[in-house]
Amino acid sequence: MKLILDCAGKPLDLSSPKVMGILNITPDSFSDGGRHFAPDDALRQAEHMIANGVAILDVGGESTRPGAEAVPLDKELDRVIPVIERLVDAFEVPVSIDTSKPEVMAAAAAAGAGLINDVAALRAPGAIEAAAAAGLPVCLMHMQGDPRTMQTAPQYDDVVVDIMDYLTQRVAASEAGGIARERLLLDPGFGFGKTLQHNLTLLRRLAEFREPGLPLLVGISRKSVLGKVTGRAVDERVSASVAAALMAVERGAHIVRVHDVAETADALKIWQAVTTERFEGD
Ligand code: PT1
Repeated sequence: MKLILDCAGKPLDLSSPKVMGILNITPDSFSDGGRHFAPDDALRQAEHMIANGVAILDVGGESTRPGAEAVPLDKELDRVIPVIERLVDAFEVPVSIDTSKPEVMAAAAAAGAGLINDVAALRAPGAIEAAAAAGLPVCLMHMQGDPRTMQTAPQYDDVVVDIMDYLTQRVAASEAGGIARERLLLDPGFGFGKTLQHNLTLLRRLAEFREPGLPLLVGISRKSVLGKVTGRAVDERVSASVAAALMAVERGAHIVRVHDVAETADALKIWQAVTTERFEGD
């Protein structure tokens, strides 16, 4: 795919697979437990990720992992907006905002964010309008249910077909709301209302999500699917995460959303070197 996304003036070249680095701005992601030092901490983390080859930084102020509680709007804004402002100023790489709230989308865009990453695929009232007004690329992710309850008995007829149908509907709703198709990305939503077998099937058949011709984003880093297969705790899932990211890229993912940037970037360098044919007799 010869494709360069315009992320608020910062280009994101998706002609080769790219690493999205996760920057969680939640109190429990910081050693001091308070948000007072969050911007400094996030800047240091971002600097490290950039030195290790990250192409885009994903800033989120509300956890969406299974069982997570919702965060009120003012709290989410307080967490993410100061961080986005500083990241946008300090670095060349685009900054993505991981949110489902239209008010956060608008404020993040005003602060210079370059991509909207919405696990609810713009289903919140006003979200399509906010994303259209922001004029940014949007990642539409599939989720069955909501983060608090999504892991209780998820069900599909055919997990790939059902998710493809949902994403196709969200693309249509987005286009109808004035968001150009060229600005949309798709994500099957690993771990969002899926059993172990659903997640494994999604990765096995990931290539089927390339059919609409939109860029594919995959987030599977450190998720419980990897813990279930390996028996490892969340901070011991680096190798499993790199393996899964590489399998996603091999099946056509354009962006992998990860915690472990250096390890993933190295794996993608090997993928790139092996995949890029040269006709010079080596
Ligand atoms: C994702 C994603 C995301 N994941 C996009 N954004 C999370 N586009 C946040 C577990 O099973 O995949 N794509 N934003 C984090 N969510 C989860 C879900 C974290 C499940 C952990 C699990 O452990």
